Amino acid sequence: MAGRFDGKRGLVLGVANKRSIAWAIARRLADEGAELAFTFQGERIESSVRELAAGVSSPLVTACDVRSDEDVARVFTDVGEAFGGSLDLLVHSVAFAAAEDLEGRFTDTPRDRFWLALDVSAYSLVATARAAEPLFEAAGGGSIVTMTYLGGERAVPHYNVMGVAKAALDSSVKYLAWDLGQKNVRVNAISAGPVRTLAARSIAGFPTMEAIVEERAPLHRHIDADDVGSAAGFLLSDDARNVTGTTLYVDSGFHAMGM
Ligand code: NAD
Ligand code: 0WE
Repeated sequence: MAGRFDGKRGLVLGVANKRSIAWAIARRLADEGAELAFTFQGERIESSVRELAAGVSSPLVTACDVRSDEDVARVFTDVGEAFGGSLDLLVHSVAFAAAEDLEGRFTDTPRDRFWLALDVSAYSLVATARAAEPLFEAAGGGSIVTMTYLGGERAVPHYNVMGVAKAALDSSVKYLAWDLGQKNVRVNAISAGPVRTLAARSIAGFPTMEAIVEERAPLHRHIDADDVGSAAGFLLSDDARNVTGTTLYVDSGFHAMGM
């Protein structure tokens, strides 16, 4: 069957397990014909990522800690080799803040953990976009999608330093869109409502957040990772060829409300 991503090659960062938003995006791209490479962080999740990747016949699964310039450089060398020197799609679905900084007061965030959150969650988009640039150029263009959250624009209790990191990420999307537009590369973000993933499950008060969405969002329901997969499919496809530097909200309309 003819798919929107037939003949397209993509790299997906941020699969940890089958609940990961990155995995829902990957499945959507693979279902519609894309060939995908994956990175994972840490030996603990290596086997689960390899198993998932095998299910979509991935030619490359490799470790990448986005804090490491060496890891990022190696990954894009390997991707170039696996994909004959070109790349069409980049999915960035990575974030981290120390658990103790996602509770208590933002005011108490120490310097080292502030930079940790910004390094992993925001700078990593800049580093990977730059490393991908020559591969995109060889393909005649490309499309990048990253994951953000409303807590980067408004104060969401306990999101704290992750909110500051998402603000930096959101701004980076716009500056990257300007720079890479010259190379026919588009850069967009998806702002998702709360989804029960590994990163979200450990957060105290997640059920409360879901209850608030049900009560206040125009659609009065939660979103799931497949909803994000659909939105990413649009942004990464040629249907969105003139869409760049923007944020698509997949949050049942929650962001539109003032009360
Ligand atoms: P997840 O735990 O499945 O994914 C987070 C990923 O980040 C994991 O694969 C983890 O290995 C990776 N990661 C963390 N530190 C890393 C590092 N140093 N190097 C490389 N990778 C690293 O959780 P998720 O909810 O799917 O999160 C994916 C993205 O979606 C994140 O950017 C998150 O902020 C965003 N997001 C999540 C929600 C939600 O409610 N789950 C809502 C909006 C946005
Ligand atoms: O971006 C996120 C979560 C990202 C995240 C999650 C964790 C948990 C485990 C980053 N770092 C860590 N570090 C850990 O040790 N979301 C949008 C989901 C989320 O997290 C919240 C939220 C929402 C929504 C934290 C507090 C309040 C709301």
